[in-house]
Amino acid sequence: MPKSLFAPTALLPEGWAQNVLVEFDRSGIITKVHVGASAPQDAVQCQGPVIPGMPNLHSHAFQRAMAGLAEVALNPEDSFWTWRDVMYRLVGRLTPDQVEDIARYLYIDMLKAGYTAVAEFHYLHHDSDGRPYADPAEMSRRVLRAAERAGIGMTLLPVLYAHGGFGGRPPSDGQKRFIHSTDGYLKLQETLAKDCQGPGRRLGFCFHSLRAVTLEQIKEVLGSSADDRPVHVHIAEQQKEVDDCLAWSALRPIEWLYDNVAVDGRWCLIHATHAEANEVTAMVTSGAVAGLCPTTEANLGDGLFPAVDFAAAGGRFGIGSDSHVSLSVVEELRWLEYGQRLKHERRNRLHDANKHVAGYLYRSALAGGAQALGQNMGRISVGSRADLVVLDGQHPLLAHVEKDDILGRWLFAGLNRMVKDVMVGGDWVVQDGRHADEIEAGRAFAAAVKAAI
Ligand code: NGQ
Ligand code: ZN
Repeated sequence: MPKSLFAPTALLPEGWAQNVLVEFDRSGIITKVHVGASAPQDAVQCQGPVIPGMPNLHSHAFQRAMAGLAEVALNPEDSFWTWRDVMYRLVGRLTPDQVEDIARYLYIDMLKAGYTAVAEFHYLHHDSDGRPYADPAEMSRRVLRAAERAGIGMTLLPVLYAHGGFGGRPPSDGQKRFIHSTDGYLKLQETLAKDCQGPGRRLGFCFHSLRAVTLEQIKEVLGSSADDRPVHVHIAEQQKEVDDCLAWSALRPIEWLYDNVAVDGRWCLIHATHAEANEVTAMVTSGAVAGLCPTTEANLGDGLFPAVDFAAAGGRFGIGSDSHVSLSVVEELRWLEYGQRLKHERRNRLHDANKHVAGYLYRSALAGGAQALGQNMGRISVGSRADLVVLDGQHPLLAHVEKDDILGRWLFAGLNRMVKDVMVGGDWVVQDGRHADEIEAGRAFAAAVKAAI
């Protein structure tokens, strides 16, 4: 007997549909989508609109421990770089147990916000003295385990971090827990390939930034495997990074990347904040995903990505919660649009021919996020994983609206708590706004943070 659910209204790839019966198999893959069905007795009846779960394409899980605690003006020149010093102090102290407890509660909060899978950009690899753990994959396995226990999908992106600045500069003491040789990194990838084989799991390549790797390293890593695993990199987030790259190579970071590497749809360029017109064109043409993290980018004073031009040219994007100052699909998408409104002093900046801002934002971030994670998600259609969000149909703001206005209400006038139920791979992980382990996981998180901070 296949498992099934019945939705009064659902967002399908071809548009909104009424009375939708969705069936999925034991492995959580959708086997049937029947529009205009009558509600069968044995199907779960969803009490609100059903939409695909959102991929979170950028996370540094451990940073949740300090979220909201760096909002103190200790230095008149506070910047991304002074924040990074504070973040490195936390890095110096964390143990594997703490990282697992922090990540598990974080992932529960992600699920409650409507994210059903996360790309973990994982660079905290080694012990606090910079030496590898007895199991060099210890920390990677802890974040995987945290995802398993929370019930969220994960694309694990073990990060190659080798240098402290453009041109192969030596790393700083604060970076010693991150560092690999190319060989050590490729061994880690090989080890983790087995851990990332199950449903809802994927392994990807990841370069911390152009500051942290050389061109030779990028080529060697990409040449080591013929498969289509995703490739992520932080790029052009801060003006200083652009200036340093110009001083080193006479090219801007995105220009340098496209001049030297064959970037294609496997790539996710995280932030890409400081992109000029030629760089926007290169990104769009390559089919790479722009990994936008609006709340973190605002928090760190990065600048604004040229999203209007990028979207108008057909660029692909997804969203990430990155430093986790916010865990909210609503806030990421809302601030993506609001940033552009503030910049252009106009309304309704990001949309397609359908003109609906929230609909465009949500659909684009589903597709871009699924591409960036290399996962079979983001669509309620046969063959996709049953990763679904049920919005609160009883909420007065959602009571008498339909189609993309549902998303307009949620994303521009609603809150996280409009997310009622969440399913990952055919299993309900959030019901009536709650995760079964949230209290116990919250206690473990608090204890880990107390010990670490
Ligand atoms: C990170 N985070 O690696 O955690 C970075 C900051 C860096 C964000 N950019 C450090 N949000 O880029 O060197
Ligand atoms: Zn990041």
